Amino acid sequence: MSIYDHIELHQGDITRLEVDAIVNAANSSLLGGGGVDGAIHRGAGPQLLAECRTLGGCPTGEAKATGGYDLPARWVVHTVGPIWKGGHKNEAALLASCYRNSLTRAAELGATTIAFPAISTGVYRYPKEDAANIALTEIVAFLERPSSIAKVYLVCFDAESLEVYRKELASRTDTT
Ligand code: AR6
Repeated sequence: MSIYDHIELHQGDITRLEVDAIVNAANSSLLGGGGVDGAIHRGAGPQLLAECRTLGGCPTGEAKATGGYDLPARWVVHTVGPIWKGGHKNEAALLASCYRNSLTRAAELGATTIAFPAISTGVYRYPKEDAANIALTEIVAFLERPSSIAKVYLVCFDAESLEVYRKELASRTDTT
């Protein structure tokens, strides 16, 4: 059994997944937006925004959990990815901390399954390959320690993003 058996790629809409927690690639207001954030708020219904209003926003790199309301997921973990500014504004460390903190929040709730979108790779323009590398490094490091998390889904809307993850996973599993 490899640590990679706990990681699964999935193409589709993250809001449809029946998992304990889905992660939202939010902005620091936590009051909604476009992309996956908009889809999650539409799927969860207005009660999600009402709970988000009580949270007082979220700094980049951190994560805060809410209920999932009308979503199949029980919880939404909202994290704020860095806006890509060329790579010298601490973007890599901030993106890594998004994955780490989201997993930590989900594990605190006792989640066993969690699904991530490709944080920061849409509107925030983080290069997909680098983002996939960071995502996998942090997820593997987290899974290597004991926690409630048994399965991590990496969810991509488009085939191109899925292929990026597939290559990144293959480059790792070929050598283990
Ligand atoms: N399911 C899975 N993945 C999705 C979905 C979905 N329903 N919708 C989009 N994606 P983005 P960011 C993918 O732009 O770059 C928002 O306005 C998308 O193809 O949603 O972190 C927030 O409020 C891409 O690969 O998030 C912020 O202001 C990935 O999700 C800002 O965008 C992330 O794209 C955050 O930008």
